[in-house]
Amino acid sequence: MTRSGAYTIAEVEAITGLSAHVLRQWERRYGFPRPERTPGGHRLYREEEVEALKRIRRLLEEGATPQAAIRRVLAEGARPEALAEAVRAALLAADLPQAEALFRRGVRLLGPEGVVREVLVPVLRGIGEAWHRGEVSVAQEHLASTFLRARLQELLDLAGYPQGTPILVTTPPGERHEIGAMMAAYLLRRQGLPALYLGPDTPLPDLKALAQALGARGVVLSALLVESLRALPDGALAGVAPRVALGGAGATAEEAKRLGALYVEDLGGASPGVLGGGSMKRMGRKEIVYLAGDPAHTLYRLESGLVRIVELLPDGRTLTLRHVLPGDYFGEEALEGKRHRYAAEAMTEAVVQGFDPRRMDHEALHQVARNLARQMRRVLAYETHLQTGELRSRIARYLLFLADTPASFRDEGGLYVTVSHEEIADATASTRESVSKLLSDMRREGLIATAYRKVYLLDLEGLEAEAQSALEAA
Ligand code: B12
Repeated sequence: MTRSGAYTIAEVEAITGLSAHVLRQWERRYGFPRPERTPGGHRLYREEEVEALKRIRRLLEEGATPQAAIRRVLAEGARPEALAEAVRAALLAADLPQAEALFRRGVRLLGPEGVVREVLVPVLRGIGEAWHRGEVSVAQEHLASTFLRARLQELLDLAGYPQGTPILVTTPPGERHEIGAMMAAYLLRRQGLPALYLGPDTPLPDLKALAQALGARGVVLSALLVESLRALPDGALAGVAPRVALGGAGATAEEAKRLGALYVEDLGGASPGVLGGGSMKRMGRKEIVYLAGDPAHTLYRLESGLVRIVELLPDGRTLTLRHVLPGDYFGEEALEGKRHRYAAEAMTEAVVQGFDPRRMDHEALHQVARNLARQMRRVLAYETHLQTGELRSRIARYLLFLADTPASFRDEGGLYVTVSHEEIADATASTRESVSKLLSDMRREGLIATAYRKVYLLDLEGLEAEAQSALEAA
């Protein structure tokens, strides 16, 4: 054994009984073992590799084929490096079912973020580097990249589609390295932000047009190639979206500044704080954002979930004045620098971003004004009707309203909304007792079904007919 704790090929031959020829052949064919090289090019095997080789030798003696024995031993290793090694070997052997089984095992063992960090990225880097060195063919690299990209896309889809003003994620023109961008999109989604991954290499005029059409709050770019950024003229990224964040190994703070973007050093930092210039808070259901009478220093924007603005009436009842949907601003008393007049409470899990209005620029304030105007239209055109007409119709309208918000879900029982009888009462200006009675009538008629804090909308047409009569009565 050498001083660094590694074994030479002759030592491995002696310990395992496997010939140097077999060891080299396996390395080429299955990507295992994968010894380090001395500056002179001699192979050095790690302790764990020698242990694995001893176990493989035993399996061969029991009648296993080399490929099966290698796979089995590599798959046994629960350590992330062993899993990454096994995925790499499976990909180089074009054994996709095995690579997929190992990847799923990785998700179970390390969780989605762990498997991306500890398996997906190292494998991709390893194979990409081998391709750059000419040790792996273009075809092998393509197969591995396509497989890994598909797994990352799968995780991205599983992270869900949070509602709200989107963040567009892509790479600069000419940049085909896309895993960093996909990871950024994935991490943003995991934080409850509506990141849309566009794929790599998006021309800037198209990116700007899409950002405008969707009212995107920001763009995140991942750059690995230094040249892809150098090729862009000064200020090229300014104005593509209200905020443009640039990161990746090819980007620097100076380059970002030159291009008119915000430099983000690490992936965890591409958060709403950076994109929105404010601070972010995750809230649980029923959590209070602020109470009436609290000093109003902060203006809020709802990133995901549903929030209601409520007034406590002198008789102790609560009245829901308006619902805040993703992308909406609230706590607008902060614009006047006063105290909050009403309370804001999360109706579902929610992500809320706070801003100091004195530090918002002209464009951001303009966006706030537009949004508040839109909310006012919605309240006048719709939400006030929740408080007029027959109570039964008001309840139907409210349930249908919630069905279009993040308070609606689907399970084996069908479409349902999460709302308590009390919240329905607050939104329809009635009492919990009256709501409970009418809900049980509606349940008997097959319009809805109820479970704890869940109302299933069984007969949408029937509910719409009920809701319509509210409008006629109003
Ligand atoms: C895989 C790979 C490829 C694959 C890409 C497959 C794909 N679909 O994405 C293929 C084989 C296609 C490829 C092609 C090329 N490649 Co290449 N490739 C790589 C390799 C091995 C890994 C890159 C990767 O995806 N890593 C995964 C990401 C997630 O890891 P990461 O880059 O370390 O990301 C970290 C940070 O950068 C950061 N980050 C990344 N994105 C973002 C975004 C934000 C917002 C933030 C905050 C942070 C952040 O966080 C990550 C985690 O820490 C690197 C070498 C390496 N070791 O990095 C070379 C490398 C990037 N490639 C390189 C080159 C030169 C090329 C080619 C020009 C080669 C050629 N002659 O054709 C082409 C260019 C293609 C093009 N036009 O873009 C060079 C770039 C040199 C440079 N600095 O300009 C590198 C560094 C290799 C080298 N040492 O020379 N490549």
